[in-house]
Amino acid sequence: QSFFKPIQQTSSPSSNNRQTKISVIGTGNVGMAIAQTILTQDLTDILALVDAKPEKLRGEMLDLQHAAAFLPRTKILASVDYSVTEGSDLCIVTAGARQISGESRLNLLQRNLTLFRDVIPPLAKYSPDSILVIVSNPVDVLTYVAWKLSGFPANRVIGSGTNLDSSRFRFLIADHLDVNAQDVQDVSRGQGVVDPTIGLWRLLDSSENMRWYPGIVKQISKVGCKLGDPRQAHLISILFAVSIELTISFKQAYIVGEHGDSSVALWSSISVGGVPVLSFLEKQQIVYEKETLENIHKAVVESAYEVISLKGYTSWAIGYSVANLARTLLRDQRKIHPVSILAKGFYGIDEGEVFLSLPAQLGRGGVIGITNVHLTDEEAQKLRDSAKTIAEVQSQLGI
Ligand code: 6V0
Repeated sequence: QSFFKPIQQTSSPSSNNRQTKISVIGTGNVGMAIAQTILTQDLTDILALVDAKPEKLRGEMLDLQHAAAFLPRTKILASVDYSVTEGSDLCIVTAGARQISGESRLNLLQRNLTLFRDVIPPLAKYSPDSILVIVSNPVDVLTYVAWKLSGFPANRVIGSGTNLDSSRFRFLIADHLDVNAQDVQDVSRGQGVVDPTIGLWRLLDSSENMRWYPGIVKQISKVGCKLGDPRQAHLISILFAVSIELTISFKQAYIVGEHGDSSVALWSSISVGGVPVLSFLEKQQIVYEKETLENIHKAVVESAYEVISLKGYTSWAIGYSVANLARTLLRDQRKIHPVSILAKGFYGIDEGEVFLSLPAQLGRGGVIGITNVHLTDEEAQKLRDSAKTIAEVQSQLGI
C-alpha cells in the first residue's frame, strides 16, 4: 500500500456494478491474439490468463500490463493455478498441442483429450456459471469433451467452430469479387451498391448473359445510384435488387458442419430477389460454373493449412473471431453465429451427441436458439455426413 495519495477519496472505490471477467486458458499464439483483441475492444473488466508454462505466462501478462497507458482499464491476472479464473463469466480454452503443418485437426485429438482432463474440471469448479468457449482443435470433438467433463448444460458450452471459416468464406467471396467484405455488408445500409454487382458478374463470369453488367455498373456509379436514364431504369432496378439481396445473403454466407475438411458451404442461402441464387440461375437457364463456387469453399477449407504452412500457426483471424463471440455473449447481442453446438435433432442430425456448427443465436445465456436456414437436399446430406464424420471420431474416445 502506498502512502502517497494523489487523489483524495470521497467514496469507496468499489462500485455495486458487477465486474465482467474473462479467462483465457493457453497463452500461445491463439490465446494471446484473443487476449489482446479482447483488451483493445474493451470487452471485460478482468482478464485472467492461465498456462502450463509459468515464465511464458508471466512474460505475456507483463507485456500486456505495460500497454495499460494505451488500453481501456482492465485488470490483468495470470497464474498456473486455476483459482485465478474464479468467478469468470466466460472461459475461453485455447490450450492445446498446435496443429503441425499438414496434420489434420482430427489427428490432434488424442493429444488434446488428455490435456482437457487437466483444464476443464478446474474451470467448471471455479466458475460454475460461466460459458465455456472452446477453440483448441479439433474444436467440435473437444467441445463435446468439454461438455462432458464440465457437466454444464449444453447451452453454455460452445465451440468457436465455423465462425472463423464463415469469415474466411466472406473474405474469399469478397476477394474474388474484388470488394471489401465490410463494404459489402454496408450496402444494405445504402452505401456502395456498385461493387457487389460487379461481384455477381464476376462470380458468374462464365455466363455470357451477365456480361453487360459492368457497363451498367459504371453508369450507376456515375449517376450516384439515381435512376437517370429511363432506358436503364429497369436494369438498374434489377441491379439494386441483385446488390441488396447479394449483400443480405453475404451476412448469411455460412459455412456449417465440422470446422475442418467436411464443412459445408451453404450456397443456397445466397439469394437474388428472394430467390435462392442457384435456382435463380437455373430458371434463367444461365450456365454457371458450379466449380467456381466449389473452389471458393475449397479455398476456405485449405486456408488454415496455407497460413500454417506459411507462418507456422494462425492467430489474428481466430483472435478477432473469438472476441466477436465474446462480445455477442457477454453483451447479450443475440446475434447469429455459426458455432459448434449440440446439434442433435436439428437439420435431421440424429448422430448421437455430436457438436458441430449451425447458425446459432447467442446471448448472455449462451446458445439461445438455432436458425432454420433453408438447405437443399444436397447441403442437408453433406451436413449429416459431417455429423457422421465427427461421431465416428467421438465414438473412439471412450468418454
Ligand atoms: P501454441 O502457441 O502452442 O499455444 C498453446 C498453449 O497451450 C501453450 O502456451 C502451452 O503452454 C499451453 N498449454 C499446453 N498444455 C497446457 C495445459 N495443460 N494447461 C494450460 N496450458 C497449456 O498453440 P496455438 O495458440 O497456435 O493453438 C492453440 C490451439 O488452438 C490449437 O489446438 C490449435 O489447433 C487451435 N486453433 C483453433 C482454431 C479454431 O478456429 N478453432 C484456430 C487456430 C488454432
